[in-house]
Parts: sequence; C-alpha cells; structure tokens
Amino acid sequence: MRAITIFSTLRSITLGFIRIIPKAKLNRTSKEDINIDRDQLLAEVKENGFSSTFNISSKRVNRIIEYNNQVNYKGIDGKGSFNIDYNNPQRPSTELWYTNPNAEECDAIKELVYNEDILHIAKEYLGKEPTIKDVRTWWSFPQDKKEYNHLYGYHYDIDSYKFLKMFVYITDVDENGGPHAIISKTHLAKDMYEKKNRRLTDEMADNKYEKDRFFVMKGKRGTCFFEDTFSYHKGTIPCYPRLILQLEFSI
Ligand SMILES: O=C(O)CCC(=O)C(=O)O
Ligand SMILES: [Fe+2]
Repeated sequence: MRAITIFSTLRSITLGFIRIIPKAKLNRTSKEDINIDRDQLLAEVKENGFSSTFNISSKRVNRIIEYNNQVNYKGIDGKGSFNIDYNNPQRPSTELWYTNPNAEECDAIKELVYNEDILHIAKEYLGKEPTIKDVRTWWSFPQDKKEYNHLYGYHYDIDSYKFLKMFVYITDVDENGGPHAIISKTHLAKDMYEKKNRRLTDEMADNKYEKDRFFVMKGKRGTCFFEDTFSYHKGTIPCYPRLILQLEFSI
C-alpha cells in the first residue's frame, strides 16, 4: 500500500490541474489508426509495470507535429518561451523543454485522450474512472557534459495516489535517440531501499536488479506504450533531439 497520507496531500495540491474526462466525449478513434489488444496491454502493465509497444498512424503524428510547431516550450523551471521547430529543432539550452498541449485545440491529441480503448486500459488499471492529470510534450537534447544528471537518471514518480502514463514517440527513437528505459516489476510494493531512494544512478540500479529486468523502449515515430511510472524509469540522453508526448491518467 502506498503512503496514502503523502499522496492525499499531493493530490489535494495537484487537484487544481486535474480535468475530469466527460463521459459524453468517449469516442472510438478509427480502428485503422489505433488498433490495440487492450486486454493484453492491460495485463502487461499489471504484471511488468509497462506494456509492449503499439503504433498510431503517421497521419496522426503529422497532425501532432503541425500543432507542436505552433506552440512554445518552457524550461523545466517553467521559465522561458521558445518555439522549437520539429524539422530543425534548436535547443534553447541542454535541459528538458516542455509544453502542455491544449487537447481541445488539437484533435489528434484529443482523440487519444478520449479513445475508448485507451480509457478502458486506464480505468481498469487504476480501478476506477480516471481523470486526465496531464498532457505534455517534451523535447530532450544532447548534453555537453557526460557526468550523472538526475534529469536523465532512474527515478519513480509520485504524481498522485495511482497513475498511468501513455507515451508516444514523435521522433524516431533508436538506441541513440534517447530511448525511455524502465526496470520491470518495480511498480509493485517498494522495499526499504527503494522507499529511501526515489532516484538511482545506473550503478545503483545495476547493483540492485538482475540484468533481465532492464528494458529500453525503441521505435519509429508514432510508437506508443503504457507505463505506471511508479516504476523506476528514465529518459536517456539523446544524441539527437527527441520529442515525446505523454498523457497521464490518474485517480
Ligand atoms: O523522458 C522520458 O522518457 C521519461 C520522462 C519521465 O520521467 C516521465 O514522463 O515521468
Ligand atoms: Fe518520470
């Protein structure tokens, strides 16, 4: 059982940002676009903390890129406002840059948030009707320094009582493209060491977990996966700019 008191405090702080998903907006996105075996993906998240990958169409990715090119990005401290052109992404600095797309302004994202199969997975995983806590796109850029940077290190999130993220790669992500990495089955109850260490260096992680627990999510743009980011996970440092979209469902 997770520390309910901390989470309920966190929850009340974050509640202001949470949007309840109106039932009437449940729409089945066209089958050609999002064709998933929802029961299989759900079973995988329950067992391992993350699902295998699936794809959305390049048409949808293009629509997300078109929207993305019109909005501005903030630094991790919430400061700054930079347009980052998908076709020629220039880093304002080496840190992470994010924006919160307004799903109401971008149908390509809205149809994902309200997709019946995606919502089914979120609801069944979270145990009740979810809310959409956060919609965010992140640019990550190559780093000048090689030393440990916690922004790119293993950690687990404590975003609310229970939460589930869906990630969508908007750029191609191979082993050099800053793939998302996860340690399987760490979404389950934490031991004392894990409770004390919300962040782990690679060395700490290597010492604690068997090799076969480490997974790296690669795929062309349009590649998606679900993850309970209460698991240890990290975005690795890319050799070229990476853009990722995340939808976060929570209760
Ligand atoms: O950039 C990534 O792949 C990981 C981001 C992350 O830690 C998160 O979304 O919780
Ligand atoms: Fe995270």
